[in-house]
Amino acid sequence: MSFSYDEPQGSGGETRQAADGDVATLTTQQGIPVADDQNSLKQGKRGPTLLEDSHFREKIFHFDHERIPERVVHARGYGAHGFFELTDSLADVSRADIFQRVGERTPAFVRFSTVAGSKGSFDLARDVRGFAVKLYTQEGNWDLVGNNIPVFFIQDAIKFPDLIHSAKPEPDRNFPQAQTAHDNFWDFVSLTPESFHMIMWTMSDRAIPRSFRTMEGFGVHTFRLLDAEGRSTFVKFHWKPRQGLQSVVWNEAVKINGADPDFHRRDLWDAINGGDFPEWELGVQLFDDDFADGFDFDVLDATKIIPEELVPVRIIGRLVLDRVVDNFFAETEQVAFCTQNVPPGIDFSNDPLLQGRNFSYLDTQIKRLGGPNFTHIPINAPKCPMAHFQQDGHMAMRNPKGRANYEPNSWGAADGGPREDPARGFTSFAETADGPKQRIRSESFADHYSQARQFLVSQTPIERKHIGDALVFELSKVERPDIRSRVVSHLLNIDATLAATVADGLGLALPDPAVAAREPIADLPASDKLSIVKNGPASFKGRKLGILLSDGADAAIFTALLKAVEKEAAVYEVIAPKIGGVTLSDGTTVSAKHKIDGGPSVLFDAVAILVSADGAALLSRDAAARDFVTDAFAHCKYIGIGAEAEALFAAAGIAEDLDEACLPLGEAADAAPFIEACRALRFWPRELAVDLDAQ
Ligand code: HDD
Repeated sequence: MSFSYDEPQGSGGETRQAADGDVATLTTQQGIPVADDQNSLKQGKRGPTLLEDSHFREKIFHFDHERIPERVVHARGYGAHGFFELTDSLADVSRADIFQRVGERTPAFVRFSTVAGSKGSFDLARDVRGFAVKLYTQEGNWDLVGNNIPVFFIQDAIKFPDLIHSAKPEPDRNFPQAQTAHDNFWDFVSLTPESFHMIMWTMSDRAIPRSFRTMEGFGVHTFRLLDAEGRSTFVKFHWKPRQGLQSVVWNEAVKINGADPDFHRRDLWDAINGGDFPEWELGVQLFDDDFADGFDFDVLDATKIIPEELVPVRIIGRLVLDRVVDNFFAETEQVAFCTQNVPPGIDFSNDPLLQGRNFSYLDTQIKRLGGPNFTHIPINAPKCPMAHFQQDGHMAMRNPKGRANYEPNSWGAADGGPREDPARGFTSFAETADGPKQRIRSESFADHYSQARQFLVSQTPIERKHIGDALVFELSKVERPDIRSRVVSHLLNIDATLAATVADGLGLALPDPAVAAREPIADLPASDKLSIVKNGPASFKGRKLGILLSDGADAAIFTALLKAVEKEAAVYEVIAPKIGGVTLSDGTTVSAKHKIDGGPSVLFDAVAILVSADGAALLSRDAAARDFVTDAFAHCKYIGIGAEAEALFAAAGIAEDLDEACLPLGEAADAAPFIEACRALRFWPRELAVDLDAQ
């Protein structure tokens, strides 16, 4: 056994490891060598364990203290290291050091998450995904704590506890886990009309992404950029995945959660370890007061977007994730993001959601990580020089030397410690704020439906159908008919067809439309950027083909398929009746990654069935094999079908239904065209044929 004692994890520091053959001695935390780690100290062979056994006590006590409170939201997450590289200088509008020098790289750590589920919940919940980025700039850490959806449910942070309470498991029964499909959530949002734009997004396929790698990220709020003279430009931040956008379908999500609850974290881990580093472009929407004043909506309202058609996104850099963590707890669990962490040159707007967040995050980290010194944990520590007079507290790791621990002081340059730097230091935008002290929501926040409708009309027909399906599904889990009806009353203010579809799907009479706080101000034009399908990838790169093999499968076609997969920079996994693998037609053996019931087709972007006649006959009698093909078909996947595979499709009852996305793999020459066809990811027309709701 080799054992390594690392530098603090997340520091990127050197690893001190016992050399091969030179096995380190097991010690206590105090460094005392341990002679026996198998038996506690007892009085006599069969006597009582002795309190004196300090190794035993230390080991058990440490184990008892292993857990820290999970995050109250975004508990389930997965992180990775990487870097941000500036490709276009923003020096014209911001003095932020990270935006000055094109080509310069800034270390980064990103944590993706689901919101509602607890730490041990499954990855493919229908939920918003967190997209939190920590950038270790030379002027301090910048935490851009965003989501994969550019708007939020509420406009004022004072409603956050209510929103989250309503979404989490209901307090008396403590279920359902990681889902909004229950009465409390829909009760709250239907009484909070500002949430309906976000509801359109969360009911869309954005809430069931294929991978962290295939989703966008958004800073959500309007922030400010400040130049050296203190002049302000408003900004919204966007992360755009080079991998293209991609989601799964709901029936697939439900099954993935059973087949591989770690689907998203495994995907990220595998991609990075396989050298396929995911990448996002950082884009900014820059605008001034004139635009803000003339815009139909309030730029301080986090339930609104600024369509890219109005303010184009300027790409200024790229974020690359190229290193997995050494230790999940040390890095992903202990990383502490705070929206208020912004370096000089970036500043906040008065968005009341952002202002509230700026209080909440520091507070939560102190509770979660046990004290004010969580910035001493390597993953949270800035990578630039730091000097301040904050001291002591639990677990203080970095302590100032010398006599002065206050300022002003007169100890001189050598002993007096750090000093302020008005030129270099953080400054806030000198905004004038005046008016009566009051609890009020600005009327400029009152149009709750126009952008919800804009989102809907920007979707392709299949995406619109999914929104309707999701609403019917969620509301079918709501027990109280009056809550279902209240939701539909809001949908009527967004789109009559959607409202009618949902009411029909629920068997509900159409209610009157909800009374709007303000008449929708405009029937806004569609924005192509809001659709996933319109922003998919150009290739099958980084996608996964599942190849179902049996003994005797055609070796030449298998080899051609692997070549085509490699050429596309995609990946594949073999599924076989036995985990030991199969023997192909030419006698070569291929090992399997999955036995059929452990590798259902929901885990793959496309599938190929390469079996011998005997194999097809055998698999036809196997329910898991039949599910493999019926699910792939139902989920609109591209399917490559070897010459002998037909019997399996017949046994699955879909031989007659096969369509143009079910491509022949009768000979080696078919492999490349099949993989090229897979670039489309899904053959959506099929859904209309297999879904009763669509007929
Ligand atoms: Fe939040 C965590 C994103 C509103 C309070 N939030 C958290 C995380 C993300 C977001 C990605 C996980 C960070 C990580 O990976 O550790 N939150 C958002 C976005 C919001 C938002 C995009 C709206 C635009 N959040 C929001 C409000 C409040 C909070 C209005 C409270 C007033 N959020 C928290 C928190 C969490 C958190 C309680 C829980 C764990 C943590 O902070 O570190 O402070």
